[in-house]
Amino acid sequence: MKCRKCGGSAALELRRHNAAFCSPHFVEFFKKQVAEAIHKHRMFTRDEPVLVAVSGGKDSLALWDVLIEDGYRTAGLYLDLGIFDYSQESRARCEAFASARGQKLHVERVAEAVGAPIPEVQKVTRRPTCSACGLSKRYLMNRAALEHGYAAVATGHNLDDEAATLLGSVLHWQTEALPRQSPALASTHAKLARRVKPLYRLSEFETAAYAFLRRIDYIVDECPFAKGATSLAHKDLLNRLEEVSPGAKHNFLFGFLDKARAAFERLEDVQLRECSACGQVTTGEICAFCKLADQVKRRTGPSSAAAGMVE
Ligand code: Q46
Ligand code: ZN
Ligand code: ZN
Repeated sequence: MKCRKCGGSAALELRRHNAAFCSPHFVEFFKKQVAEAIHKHRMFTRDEPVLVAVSGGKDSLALWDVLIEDGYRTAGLYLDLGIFDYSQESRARCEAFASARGQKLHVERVAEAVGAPIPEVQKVTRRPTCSACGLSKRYLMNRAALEHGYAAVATGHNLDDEAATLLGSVLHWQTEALPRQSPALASTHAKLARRVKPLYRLSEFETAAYAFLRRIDYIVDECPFAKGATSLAHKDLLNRLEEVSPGAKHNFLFGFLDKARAAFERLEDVQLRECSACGQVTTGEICAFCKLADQVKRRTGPSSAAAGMVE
């Protein structure tokens, strides 16, 4: 196999692109895909500070690395979910990454904001762990961006993540979720930061290869709550499809974005207002995060026994 660019011996084959690259040209290809995503969806400019949500995994650290290399103004945000050793190890990776590159890393403890670490939240609310976690992460990312003055929050979602989410939404025809599935969600309120996914054109295999070639020290273990998640089953299914039909994942996601997404955009505008408890944006009187935090605090606080822990 020969590198498409220089004809030298190739280190990686990308079947869906019908191409192979040597290591330096693969890194160049990777950076180009990120640059194209940023440009095409006007994710941010070089003057706008970007908050990169990092988990310590390969995708988010690869993303931060590319943006730093490309001269963007970035800082990291690590949300400490309080998930046993996994959180401690992933935080250490993020801190080491940031300090080796002289970058600012904001750290927020979810337990402080919600009232308990994520595993505890599930126990006291009986809400699925990933649903409480996802809600908390989205809320805290936006809050951190507003508090520290970042125009956009960038996450490390890759092509596999996005295709699996799309499959999940389509299998249940979640028509509310479909218009929100986008590489870039514009700010629709002064208190909402832009949300962008500059890796959406790159597969999980490609981000792993980039992280390896760039010698990024990332946490290989997944969050313990990811095991058995339906999103993993969807990824598996798509991988099997990809094996027999290279490009299937890409065509599924890009076909949706180019041809179908607009059809699901809601006609009526959702009325956004500010949560009467915290001031962040919501559609109701109190935002979902404040409701969750209130539930947790009532059930874990000193008076919870007296209240009989009744909902
Ligand atoms: S949602 Fe669920 Fe993730 Fe939160 S509890 Fe872990 S697996 S970290 S992407
Ligand atoms: Zn080459
Ligand atoms: Zn609120």
